Amino acid sequence: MFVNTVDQPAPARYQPSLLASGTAEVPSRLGPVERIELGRGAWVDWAPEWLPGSDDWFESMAATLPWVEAERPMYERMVKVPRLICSFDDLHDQRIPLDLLRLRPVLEAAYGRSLPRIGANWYRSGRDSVAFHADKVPMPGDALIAIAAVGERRPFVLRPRRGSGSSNNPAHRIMFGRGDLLVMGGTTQAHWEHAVPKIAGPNTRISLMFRG
Ligand SMILES: O=C(O)CCC(=O)C(=O)O
Repeated sequence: MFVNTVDQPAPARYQPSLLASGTAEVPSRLGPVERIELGRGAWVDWAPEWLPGSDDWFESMAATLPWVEAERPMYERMVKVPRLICSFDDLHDQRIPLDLLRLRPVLEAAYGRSLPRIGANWYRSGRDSVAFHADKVPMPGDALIAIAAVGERRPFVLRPRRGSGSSNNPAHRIMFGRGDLLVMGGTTQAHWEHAVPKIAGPNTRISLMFRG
């Protein structure tokens, strides 16, 4: 993958929400979650509006994360990855905003798991997306991926992986943004894949990801 750093572009039409106003805060705990059982040991936890001041989070992450525009080879030519990304292999990386770093121990304490990999995606508009995939994790049968999404809500969809034997389960579509937290756990990466599809609207959204 080839990367270019970018100056933070202002989102084209960002719609703040009254419900998401206020100063960005780091929650002290996980709080109530709804568990969606996907079968065969796969599950998703869902905590709507977990991050207080999510519009402030959006503005701050848009302005401070070291976004890159990546390109990948596809069919013998280079294509742009349809979103901005950043990822940190080293938790001592000085470019990780302090508030983002402070979310990690809250999630680690709630799930009793280490979450050493931090990353973020910025879907600048409905044209940006991530295609169906399962995350590449060391243990697909027991991985934890926590995602907090800020900015406007976008559909996050899950479907059984082909050949996983889970095809009797329906797909799930969750409107995800505005400080919501979604955690994929258990065997989800082994049996399911997820995507943030393109949509017609301008919706811009940033996802903050912690993987273990
Ligand atoms: O942005 C999201 O909600 C999902 C991101 C994702 O699936 C990924 O980066 O692997």
